[in-house]
Amino acid sequence: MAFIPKILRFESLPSTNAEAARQAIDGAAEGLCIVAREQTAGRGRLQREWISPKDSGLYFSIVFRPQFEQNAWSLLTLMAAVAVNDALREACSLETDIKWPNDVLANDRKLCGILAETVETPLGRAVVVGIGINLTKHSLPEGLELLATSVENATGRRHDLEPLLAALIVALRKHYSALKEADGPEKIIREWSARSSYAEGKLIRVLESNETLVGTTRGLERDGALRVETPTGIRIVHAGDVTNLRRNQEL
Ligand code: BT5
Repeated sequence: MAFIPKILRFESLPSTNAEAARQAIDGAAEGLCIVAREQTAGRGRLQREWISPKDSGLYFSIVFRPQFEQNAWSLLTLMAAVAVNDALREACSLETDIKWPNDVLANDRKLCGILAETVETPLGRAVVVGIGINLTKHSLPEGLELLATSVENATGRRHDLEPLLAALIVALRKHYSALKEADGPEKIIREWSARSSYAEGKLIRVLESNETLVGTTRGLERDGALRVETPTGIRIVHAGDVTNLRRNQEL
């Protein structure tokens, strides 16, 4: 059964993820979506920030209450990236790439970031998946013009938020339902790999918390971890920041 979406809209929030977590603790059902016109303290991974100027992007979070084994929960991030890729194609006719694990790219620049966070609630452990999509050229963070882009920059025209939001929710329902099936992890990894140039054969550098490694991508593990072939063998990366080395060499 797919979740039943319920959308709550806000003029301004510090962070839609924080609001979704608060509502999850208050008992919100799976499928609660939080949307804000702006975020004043939008967050990325590792205490980084997500720049979220007013009416310039989609700032969205959704509550999941997954019942499947917890070692598959990291696939929620990949599932969300697949859904964003579908929604941008459907609503904006925009083809995007996915960079492991959580960036959606257009022309090699970051258009969307995804942040999944677990939250302890009286109804059990929940997961909030936050999605930020740069819609207009005003969403681009200062100083990141070479690394970031927006739907407007990538397509050459403005797109409304509502059709993109609707397409995103449809895609999330579809891929979350798939993930819940017995062969869900394999399915999501297949869908992700079909949409990502980073899945196989990409020369990358990975910045892990205490180590940097360079190698060529060799697909994903069943839990979504990235396999990287290095001179000393295959390494399994569970978390880290990935840089495409070919692109950097060309710059
Ligand atoms: C992410 O983190 O990419 C996850 C971003 C998730 C944002 C959504 S918005 C709705 C929901 N509510 C929240 O509070 N968060 C979620 P990370 O991979 O750590 O990337 C963060 C980095 O991306 C920053 O350090 C900047 O370098 C860059 N960045 C910040 N704002 C950006 C933007 N609008 N567009 C592109 N890059 C940005």
